[in-house]
Amino acid sequence: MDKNFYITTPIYYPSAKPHMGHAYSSIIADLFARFKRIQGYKVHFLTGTDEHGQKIQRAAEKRGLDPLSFCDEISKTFRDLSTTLNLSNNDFIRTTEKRHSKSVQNLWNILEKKKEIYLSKYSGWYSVSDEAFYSDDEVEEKEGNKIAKNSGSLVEWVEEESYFFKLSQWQDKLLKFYSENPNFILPNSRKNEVISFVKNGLKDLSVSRKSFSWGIKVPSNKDHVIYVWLDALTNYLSALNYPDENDKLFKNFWPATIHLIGKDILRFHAVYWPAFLLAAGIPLPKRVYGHGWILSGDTKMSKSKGNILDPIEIIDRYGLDSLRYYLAKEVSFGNDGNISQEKLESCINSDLANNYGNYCQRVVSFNEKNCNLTIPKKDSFSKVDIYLLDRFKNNFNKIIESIDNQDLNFYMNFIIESLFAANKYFNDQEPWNKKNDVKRLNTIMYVSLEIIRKISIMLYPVIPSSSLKALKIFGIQEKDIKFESIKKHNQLIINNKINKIDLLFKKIENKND
Ligand code: ME8
Repeated sequence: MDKNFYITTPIYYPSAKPHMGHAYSSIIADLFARFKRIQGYKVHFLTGTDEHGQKIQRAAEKRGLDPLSFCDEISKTFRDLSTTLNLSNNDFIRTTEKRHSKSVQNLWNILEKKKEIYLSKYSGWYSVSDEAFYSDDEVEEKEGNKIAKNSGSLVEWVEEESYFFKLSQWQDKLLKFYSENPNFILPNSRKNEVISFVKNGLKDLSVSRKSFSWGIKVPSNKDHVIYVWLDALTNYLSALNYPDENDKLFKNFWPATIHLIGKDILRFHAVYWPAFLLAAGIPLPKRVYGHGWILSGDTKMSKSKGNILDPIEIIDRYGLDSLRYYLAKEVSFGNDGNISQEKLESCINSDLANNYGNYCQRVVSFNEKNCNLTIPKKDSFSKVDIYLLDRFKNNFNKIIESIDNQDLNFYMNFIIESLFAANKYFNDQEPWNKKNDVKRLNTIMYVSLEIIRKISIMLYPVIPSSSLKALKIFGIQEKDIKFESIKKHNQLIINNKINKIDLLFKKIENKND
């Protein structure tokens, strides 16, 4: 079995500081990366910043900075955010790095050599905000402005000499690829949109710009810079040291297992990117997953709309793991999701403070009073014990499948149901009434501790530092976590000492109290 896993986030435009939407994609990618690591996979997890193009050039001009100094400053805020979000990324790529321009120019040369690129003239609409070309029927007039129908971004008329990629020739091959690889584009609803877009006919794509200079030069014609999307998409290869196809990173991790992106950039990843790769003779990634948008009210949270919830402020106030958990649970993965501070607070109280934190505290303090902070000697398990313990074993393959299919809702619901079941078990078994039946009391304690271990392992990809705090009860460190071990019920060593647990989540008091 292929035990390598390569996951990427979009590389973000450092045109303004990161916001909740960026944090969302990165946190979810981190969740999948961490899960695959504890499942025993070799994981490569990539994120970074997309620094060329007119959008960045204009943003830099507005600040009175040269584009590179501007990018240095803002790219750093994205890199810092990766640390703040506790991302386990193996690399952070900037498209202004040498390794990247080398890789892009190499890809360009291949496409040119294969006669996939020709020089002509572009006249049509361009949105600097989307860095995208639009045809007449994709543009409408609103309040005297021309805007792109799908994104609402302003478009401007562009007429200039441009190189074109022969995208029109790839229509049938792309359709064939989608039908032979039905899980290449997920979720399914989005796949259908892409397929109908391709079926409608593909026009050759302008892949260079002449009217500004902030980009990677076309190797054979320095008057042109390479279209920022051809540049940006190639980051997924440059980070593996492409064009050196014998490099270990490239050999281990290409083709990518999954490009995790927002639905706004699906066309670039599911149409243009595979067409470039097919044309260059490079294997295609296995999956492109376009998740939904984080909404603010009814509209997309975005820099240009100015309706952003600052992830840093939320983290300062509620803690990182609260945000990670909330985003993973609240937004039905694949769909758009509305988030709010009120709902975040109630989620912290109900799921994290009450359901998980309180359960861990209760079990450990009961152990302290009755078992002297020791793993007690268990007697044989009763039916209720086995029933609770076995839900992990019985659902083991389903849990893995849910992650492999990006069915995050199943994964999160499974955790929540397990927490309810654990709390119910502890309440129903009333170990405090079993002081005359030490064997049973000890067995209940053993089961309850085992459940903390299993649930904390499942929570590790979602809330890594809180899960590690809980696993410290048993002296389990990050490197020791094995997902496989949730199947077993005998992982706690009898008579071993356990550690007290630090407060996991503080309940949010109602402001009006
Ligand atoms: O598009 N909800 O960069 P970008 C959910 N540089 N996710 C959101 C979001 C929201 N409201 N807003 C942004 C670019 N995102 C290109 C990508 S990749 C080769 C080049 C996330 O800074 C989501 O993943 O505009 C979206 O696709 C991405 O940020 C766009 O980031």
